[in-house]
Amino acid sequence: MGFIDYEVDGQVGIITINRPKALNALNSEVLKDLDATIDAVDLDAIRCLIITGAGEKSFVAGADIGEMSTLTKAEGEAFGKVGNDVFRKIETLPIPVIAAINGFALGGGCEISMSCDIRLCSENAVFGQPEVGLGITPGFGGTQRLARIVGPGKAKQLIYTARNIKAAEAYRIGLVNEVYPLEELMPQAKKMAKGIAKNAPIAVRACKKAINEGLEVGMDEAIVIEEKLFGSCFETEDQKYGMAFFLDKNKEKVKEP
Ligand code: CO8
Repeated sequence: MGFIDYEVDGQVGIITINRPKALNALNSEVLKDLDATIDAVDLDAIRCLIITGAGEKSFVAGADIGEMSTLTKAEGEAFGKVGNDVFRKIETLPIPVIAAINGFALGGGCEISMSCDIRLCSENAVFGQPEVGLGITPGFGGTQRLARIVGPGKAKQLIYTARNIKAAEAYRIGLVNEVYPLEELMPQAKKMAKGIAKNAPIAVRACKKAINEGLEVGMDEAIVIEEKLFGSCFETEDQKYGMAFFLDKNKEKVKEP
């Protein structure tokens, strides 16, 4: 679909942002295509999604600076909302989303990766929020998600200095979960996605919901969110099968759902 490629590998969907001439920078067209691609993911069949960038140099080099350069205040807000709506859709998608970061993840590129559940990157990856160097703030959720992921102190340092960091530092501060040689990035992302897809899908979705929604409220309320989701698992075949399988000495007898 336009600037986005979508392929399915078993129960894993792979979205590739494909605008290599501009290092996969996000303009309005890319964001529109990305939104439509996410809407088209078959959530009955796909259990985990991977988002990556085309080529070997860049994941996403940010929002499109050319497109942003002439925006008015109202247009800037509207452009920010388009990105925020798509990224929030990724963040609240019922299934887990893995960012496979294959190079530059700057500005909007770092921001889209932070809307994913898990960030894996290649050794050549570079992260940063360079916006204040361009006279703007991060506009696709960077001030909020970076502070939540690495803590406000590190987030403020990175955002105020606009300094880019390499994969090893991103790993050290907890911005990425794992770092791989570039050629191993996609195989490892697929391996992790397939591993997630093997687990009970309703339980995996419930975990994502519990973590995301729990982080937005106080602990008393958060723990109730978990209790309710935990309780709802006891109405699933996966729970009945999973526990019966563990308990049964003759595993052949237990029928898989
Ligand atoms: N926007 C538009 N075009 C871009 C972008 C971008 N973000 N990044 C790279 N390109 C283009 C270049 O203009 C160049 O095009 P051309 O070949 O036509 O000249 C092509 O991609 C290749 O780039 P370079 O020649 O610059 O490649 P280098 O290897 O020399 O450098 C860098 C790679 C370091 C990634 C460099 O391209 C760069 O610094 N890019 C800009 C990175 C950046 O500042 N990103 C943040 C943008 S701001 C942002 O994302 C805010 C998000 C919130 C928006 C909210 C809106 C309201």
